[in-house]
Amino acid sequence: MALPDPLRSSDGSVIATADQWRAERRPQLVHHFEEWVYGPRPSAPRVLETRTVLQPSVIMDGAATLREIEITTSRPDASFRLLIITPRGISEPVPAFLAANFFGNHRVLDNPGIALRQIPVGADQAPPHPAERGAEAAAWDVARTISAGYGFATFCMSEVVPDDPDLSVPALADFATDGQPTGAISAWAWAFSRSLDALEQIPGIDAGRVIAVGHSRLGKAALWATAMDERIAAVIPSQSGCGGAAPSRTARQLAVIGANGRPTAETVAEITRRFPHWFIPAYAGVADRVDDLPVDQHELVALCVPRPVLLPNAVDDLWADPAGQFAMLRAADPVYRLVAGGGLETYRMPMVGEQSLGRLGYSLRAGGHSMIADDWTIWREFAGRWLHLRAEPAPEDPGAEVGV
Ligand code: GTR
Repeated sequence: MALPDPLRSSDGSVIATADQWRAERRPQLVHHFEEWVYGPRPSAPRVLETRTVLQPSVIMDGAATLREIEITTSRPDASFRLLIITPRGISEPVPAFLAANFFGNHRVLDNPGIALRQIPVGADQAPPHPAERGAEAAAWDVARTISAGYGFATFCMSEVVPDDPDLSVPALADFATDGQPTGAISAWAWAFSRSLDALEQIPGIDAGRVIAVGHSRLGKAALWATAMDERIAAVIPSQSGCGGAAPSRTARQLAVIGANGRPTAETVAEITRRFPHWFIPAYAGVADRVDDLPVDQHELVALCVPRPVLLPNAVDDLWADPAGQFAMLRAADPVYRLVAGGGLETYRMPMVGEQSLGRLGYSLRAGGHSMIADDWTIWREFAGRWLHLRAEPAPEDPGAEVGV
């Protein structure tokens, strides 16, 4: 059975115009993802207050301003902190990366002003230790992002909903919409949107040019957030794998759509067994018959149109299905061509060390499943090409030159 056709409506008719995509097909696909994979986009909890908990202070030898704000919600346990760093000395509002992190804002940057927060990631979690400050700073590469002229903001996913099936299930009850439960990925995606609400109020940031970033499970959340929230200007879901930018119909399906290789990729059965709280039960329910799913993940990419999407991959990370992810871009490409005038710049999957930074972009580096500073070099290049220069029109895919 082939992948679902993103340009065929549920009634079988062909979607032939950008208007039809928007009015007819987009809502159908959003509904399918809500019903079968992630659960509804949360309308609760409500944001009660956004207040500054770390007053703006100058860091990086005068190059940047650091602040932290707390977003307080009607579910106290889902109140979270957003760390915001903006470059100084730039007169125009700057584009910004908005990233979710796993283990706390204090690990992203070494600064004593950033509170050490207890992150609920399981029963035996030790209290955070000052030595953890900046523990991941090298991989986040924030100083180079700032000196390239971008803002940077980050929040910790577990402050929103703990990444633990036992802890998250009660927490997720408060994210139900009209009695309909949702999954943790939807809750984390909700936090991207609430963070963007907050960034709209931050001087010096151009909230119309915010790029959502997340690695792995947080890449899944960044992609779902971007699909739903059309204010997000671009998305970089890093090695997002199953339930992200990799197909639910794994290798068997890839043969049909022509990608090479047969990676040992994570399946819907595996992911829903180990991480049931990320999704709604319907996704686990089709694990053994994924062909019955009315959607696949190329349609999640397609929901981001016309926004630029970059899928970073690593050659040894077969679990995240690098070939399958490229296949998803190929299958989303017709939507990008119809609605945005172009998507992929090549139909040949990049080789190790290569990247293709079209509106639908893809990179494949050496190594395995992680986020490293070198990733950010490519991500800034992608952002620079598509979002950095307000005055310059974004380069369009000429359309003609896509070689197979
Ligand atoms: C893995 C999971 C992947 C990916 C990864 C991560 O164990 O199977 O889907 O989400 O965790 O988030 O690091």
